[in-house]
Amino acid sequence: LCAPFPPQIHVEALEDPAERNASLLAGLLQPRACISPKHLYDAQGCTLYGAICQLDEYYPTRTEAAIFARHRHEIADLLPRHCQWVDLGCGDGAKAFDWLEHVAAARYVGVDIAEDWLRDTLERGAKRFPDAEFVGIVTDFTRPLSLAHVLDAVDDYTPVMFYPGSSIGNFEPDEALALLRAMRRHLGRDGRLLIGVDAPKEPARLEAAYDDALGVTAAFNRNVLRHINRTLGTDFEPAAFAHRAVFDRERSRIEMHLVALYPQTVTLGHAQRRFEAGEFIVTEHSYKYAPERFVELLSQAGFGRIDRFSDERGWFNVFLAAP
Ligand code: AVI
Repeated sequence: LCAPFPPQIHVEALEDPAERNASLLAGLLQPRACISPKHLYDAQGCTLYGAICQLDEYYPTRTEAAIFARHRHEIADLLPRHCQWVDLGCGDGAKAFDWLEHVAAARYVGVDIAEDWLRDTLERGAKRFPDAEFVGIVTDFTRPLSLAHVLDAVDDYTPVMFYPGSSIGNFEPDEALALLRAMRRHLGRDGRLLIGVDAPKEPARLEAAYDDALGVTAAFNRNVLRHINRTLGTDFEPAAFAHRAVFDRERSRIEMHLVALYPQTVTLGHAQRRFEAGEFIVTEHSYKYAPERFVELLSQAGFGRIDRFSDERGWFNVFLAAP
């Protein structure tokens, strides 16, 4: 097989900037102000998120990696032969490339919103795995997932969708269900979904993971204000907001907030918004799913056979789901 080089990249219709700015503004003007978590990931935000994944307090990355390492062969044996590895939100591709060492994937499809990073990931992957074809899709996961034109272009490779890191937890449960359904639709009869999902645990442990001693998560959270100042022309003062992470037991989610330290008025384009001291902006929800609850969600999304792999403490679960 002679892989095309440089790798092909398909750019899907991304959110129109005017539409994106309008929905950002609308969120900021609501009585309970919010910013969609997707705005956390500009270049600086991606670097800070990379640093979060190395923190002592942020257990998900390490725990998932240990589950993968421990069950690698068992999981690989359950995957279809001649697969195409669909790396959803691929970032630097590191987690997927560890799998490609063990799985007979003839094709890697990296899916991410950041085109430059994606190009870099594909080029590194193509050098490391010269026998596989490398393809990229630039898309935004908050829009309906449509990858069929790329996945169906080769009919003898069965898709394995890979969605690690508990990113599914950053969607509201109804959105998560819609995304799982869309994944299921892309799998055909024999495809598989390999997904990592964080579990509920003591609030102190969860809150420490989202409010670390070094203040990296605080910087990640405040950076969203720098990002939107640049894209929206607002005049937020990041240092005027405190980072807060609280676990809502009832909803089983971490909520990340930016809390106004003192009364202030922010200019939002033609509008203004006053924040009283203590008033806050919601910047992210991170849902934690008990294994039974996530199995239920997968079943609702149309998955039949579901295998689960966990760590000794039951902190994190990896599911392998088949239609
Ligand atoms: C990307 N996502 C799964 C992370 C999470 O744990 O919800 C984002 C994050 N936010 C703060 N720390 C990490």
